[in-house]
Amino acid sequence: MVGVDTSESRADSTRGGRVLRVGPLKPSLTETLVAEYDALELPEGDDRDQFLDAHGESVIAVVTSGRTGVDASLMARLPRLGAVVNFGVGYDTTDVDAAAERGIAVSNTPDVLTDCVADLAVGLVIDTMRGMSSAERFVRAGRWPVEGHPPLTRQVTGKRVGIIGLGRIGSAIAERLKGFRCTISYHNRNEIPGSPYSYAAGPAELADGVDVLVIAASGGSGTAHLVDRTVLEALGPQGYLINVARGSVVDEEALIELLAAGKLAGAGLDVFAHEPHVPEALRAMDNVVLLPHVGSATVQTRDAMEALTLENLDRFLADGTVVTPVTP
Ligand code: 8YV
Repeated sequence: MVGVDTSESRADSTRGGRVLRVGPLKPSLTETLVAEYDALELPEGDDRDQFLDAHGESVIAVVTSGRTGVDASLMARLPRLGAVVNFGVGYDTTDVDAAAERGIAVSNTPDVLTDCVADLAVGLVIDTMRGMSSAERFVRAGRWPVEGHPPLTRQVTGKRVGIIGLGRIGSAIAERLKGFRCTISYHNRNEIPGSPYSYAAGPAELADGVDVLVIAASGGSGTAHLVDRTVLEALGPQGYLINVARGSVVDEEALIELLAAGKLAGAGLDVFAHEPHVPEALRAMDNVVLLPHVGSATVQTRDAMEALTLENLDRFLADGTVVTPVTP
């Protein structure tokens, strides 16, 4: 119904059921939800219980983002909830098992952000291996005229790259790195029949045979610390780790220890275990590139994510289904 002129307001179309905003959202999405759907906002802190006592019964749809999500305890306070509409492809903050048990639809925003996240992953590979951010800091600090050239870095072209999670984003990263004549291998829960890339049965086997390990797997309990100390040790002192997925996939403490001990060459990270907190130890290292979770953060992609979020909400309000459902 986005872009369709309806005489009935969208709030009316919910037949008394309300839309609830959970967590911070893109400002223009918030504006639309308030103006056109009369959406409620879940308060933080002490007011929350009182709010849920007063409004929990009326909520039929939640709009949230991967940053916040809807856990089982919030779901339990929303007895008429029919849909969790998630802004973002990752939905690890929403309890999809609890949703499935109650027949609550969960949607995400796949495809529209694939290119931007893949672009950023390749940017991180190049920046980390070529030391671009570090060299830029070197210039800004006025060190060039004093110290001459910074240390030499590593060539990207032709390197062996292992991708954990060869889904939409992982495949788009592989496609781009083929342009750098990289040899691509991957690890997934299951081997992909017909894939042009070689399959490794486990993350350590994958890490053992590559120069760069790129994480593009989804977050959640199934992948928590999938890249643990053993995997990082297998990547080795010449190896680079790139993560554009979720911080939870990596044992961050082990990563820091191995980087500090020179047992890894470097890391490019867009995601962290406890965002927005980035450990001081990482911030002090010059061989890591640290980004504030900006994989999808372009005007075009965020607009497309917003449009798909509203399409999902509209579809749910119209017929009880969603356009891009996720399954546990
Ligand atoms: C967003 C993301 O920053 O889509 C995802 O899973 O991690 C990012 O695109 C995030 O979801 C917005 O909250």
